[in-house]
Amino acid sequence: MEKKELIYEGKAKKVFATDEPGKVIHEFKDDATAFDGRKRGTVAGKGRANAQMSDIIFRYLDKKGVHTHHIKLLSETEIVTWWLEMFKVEITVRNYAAGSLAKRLGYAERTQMRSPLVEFYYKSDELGDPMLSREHIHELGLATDEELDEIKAIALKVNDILVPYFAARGLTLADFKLEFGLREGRIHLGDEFSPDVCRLWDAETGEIMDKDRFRQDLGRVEETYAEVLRRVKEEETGLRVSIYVSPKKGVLDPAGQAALGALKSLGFGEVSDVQIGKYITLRLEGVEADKAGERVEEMCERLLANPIIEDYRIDVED
Ligand code: AIR
Ligand code: ASP
Repeated sequence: MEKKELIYEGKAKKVFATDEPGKVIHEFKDDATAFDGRKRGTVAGKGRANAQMSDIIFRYLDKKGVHTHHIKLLSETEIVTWWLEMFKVEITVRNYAAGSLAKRLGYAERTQMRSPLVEFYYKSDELGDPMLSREHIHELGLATDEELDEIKAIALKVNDILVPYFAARGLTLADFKLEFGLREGRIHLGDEFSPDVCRLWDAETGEIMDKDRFRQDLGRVEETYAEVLRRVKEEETGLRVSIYVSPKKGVLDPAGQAALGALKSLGFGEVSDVQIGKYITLRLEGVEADKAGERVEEMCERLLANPIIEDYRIDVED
């Protein structure tokens, strides 16, 4: 593949044409900006970390059925993607209040949202990316109502996929921003997914693990991007498996019976049918995803469950 002329230069990426129709190269830069470009700097190794993280996350989303622009990682800092005709709308999903939401609506930082909160913003540097209502988007002709519904549904699906994904890596996904575009009439997820476009907090210590370290001059910016990439990479090898074991229907479950009795005497009269099982997690290395279920089933039959009196359900996160 040949890298051709520069098509577009953004604050953190350059996009180049290629000799292959419909395909472009995104080159991730170390440049960092914040507050609509008023704060500028560079973060050594950020381009490399973001390109590699985006590659891993977009491949994961693709596998989970999200249509993305992603094709492949080309070099440490470059990704090959389909060219999309971008909507001039940015969409954010927030699980916790932070940043502009906390400021605008007076939320205490880290207040949990009742349900994932979706917002739209106008992708316009001159205007400072103002927030848009659906009516604004309609009036400005930025997307049709149907397109907007689909974009919102995909963004919420991405949230459903990535919240547990990051939780498994010791990170809380507080919020993120996505950009979408059209290819052959179909909506695809574009842009990137990296600590530049999301907020991640260490699940144990609460430490900020994203671009807020740069925005707020918290220090250890390079190390943080590298650490997030390390966690995403480390867990990429292998398959995470969850096993739920529960007593078979009709089988006497003494622990469940005891808990039921105790709950009733505590005043929880509405409870019935308590079943106490166990939840097992493990990782498999070097096993193909389509063979994993079979292997884990064997483990359950032979050791992890008692198939005569227990049922089990296996979940393989691939
Ligand atoms: N974001 C929005 N515009 C550019 C970016 N990177 C991301 C932020 C944050 C989320 O969208 O990185 O994860 C919400 O940002 P804010 O500033 O509205 O609180
Ligand atoms: N990158 C954007 C800017 O330069 C927004 C941000 O990430 O803070 O303003």
